[in-house]
Amino acid sequence: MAAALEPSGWWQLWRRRLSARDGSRMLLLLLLLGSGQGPRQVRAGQTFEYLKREHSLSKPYQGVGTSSSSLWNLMGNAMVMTQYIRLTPDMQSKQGALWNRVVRIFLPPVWLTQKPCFLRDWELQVHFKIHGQGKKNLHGDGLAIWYTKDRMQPGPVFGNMDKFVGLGVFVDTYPNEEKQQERVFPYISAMVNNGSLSYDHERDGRPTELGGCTAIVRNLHYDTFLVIRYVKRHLTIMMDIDGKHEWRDCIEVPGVRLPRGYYFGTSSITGDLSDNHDVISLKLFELTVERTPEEEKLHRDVFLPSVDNMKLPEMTAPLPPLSGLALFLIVFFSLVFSVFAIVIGLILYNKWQDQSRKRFY
Ligand SMILES: *[C@@H]1O[C@H](CO)[C@@H](O)[C@H](O)[C@H]1NC(C)=O
Ligand SMILES: [Ca+2]
Repeated sequence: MAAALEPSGWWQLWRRRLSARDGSRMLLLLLLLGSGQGPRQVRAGQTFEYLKREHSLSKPYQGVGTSSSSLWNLMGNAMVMTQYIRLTPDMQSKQGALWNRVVRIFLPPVWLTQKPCFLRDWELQVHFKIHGQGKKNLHGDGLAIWYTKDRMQPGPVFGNMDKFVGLGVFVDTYPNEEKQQERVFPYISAMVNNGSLSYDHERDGRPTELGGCTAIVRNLHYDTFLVIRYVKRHLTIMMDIDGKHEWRDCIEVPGVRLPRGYYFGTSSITGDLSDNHDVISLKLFELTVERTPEEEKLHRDVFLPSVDNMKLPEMTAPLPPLSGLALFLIVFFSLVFSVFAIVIGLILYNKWQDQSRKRFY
C-alpha cells in the first residue's frame, strides 16, 4: 500500500485530541482568523473545523419539509416534531428519509437549484435516537446515513435505493442472517458503492461491508451520536453511545475515494418489526487540513466511489480446486524446470571443478 495512505503523525495526534468530544476551543485564535462561514472551532495544530450551516440540521426545524427554500426535504413517513425528526414511527411497514440540498432561490424568472456538497474533507456528526416497544430482537430495521450521488430515491436499503452510488453507513438493529452468533446487534457497518453492488439485506450487508462494530443504541435514556469523518481519503466512524461524551472507534478505512458533489441524507425503514427512528441533529463540519504537494497529486478528484485494496468476501473465498489438467500441467512444468535446473547446476559444477583442477597444474 502506498505510504501516503498511512495515517500520518498529525492524524494520530489529532484523533487523540478529538476523543473528548467537546475539546477546548481556542477563542483567541478564532478571533484572529479571517472571515468564513458559520462559527469556527479550532481543534488541533493545523486542522480547523467550520460548521456548514447549509449542510446541517438542528432545532428548531423551521420550514423543514414544508418550505420550498428548506435545506432539507422529507420523504415517505418522515415527520417533523418539535424535538426531533421522526424518520419512521414504531409501526410496521413505514419508511422515511431526510435529504439535504442547498437551494439558491431568487430572481424573476425564478430559478431554484439544488446544490450538493463540494467539500473535500468533512465530518458529519449525527445525533439520533432509536427506541420502541419491541423486546429483545423484535424491533427493526435500523437507519442509514448517506453521502450519495442521488437523493430522494425510496428503496429497500433502509428506505433508500439499492445500487446506490456513494457511501452508506448503517445502524442495523435487526439480525436478518440467522447464524450470526459471533455478531451482536445493533451493528454499525459501512459500504461504498459505485452503483454495481446490491446491499444484501438477508445477510445484513456482510458481503459488501468495509467494517463494523456492535453499538447497543436502543432505548437509551441519554443522547447517542455517531460521527463520520472523511479526511485525506481516510474514512473514520466513531460513536458516542455510552453517555460518557467520548468518541469510541468503530470503523477506520484508508484509501476511500469519494467524489465531491454528493448529497447527505438519512433514511430508515420498518417491516414486520418496527422502532421509532429519530434524528435530532446533523452537523456537517468542513475540515481544513494541509496537504503536501504529493498528497495534492494523490488526492485528485475522482468520478466514481471506490476503496483501495478492497477485498470483498467473494474475492477472498478459497480458490476452486484445481482441475485435473491444471494440476497435471503444474506438476509437468515443475518437473521440467527441476530437471533443467539440475542439468544447469551439473554443467556449472563441472566447469568449476575443471577450473579448480587447472589451478593445481
Ligand atoms: C464497481 O465496483 C465493483 C465492485 O467493487 C468493481 O468490480 C467494478 O470494477 C467497479 N466498476 C468501476 C467502473 O469502477
Ligand atoms: Ca438487518
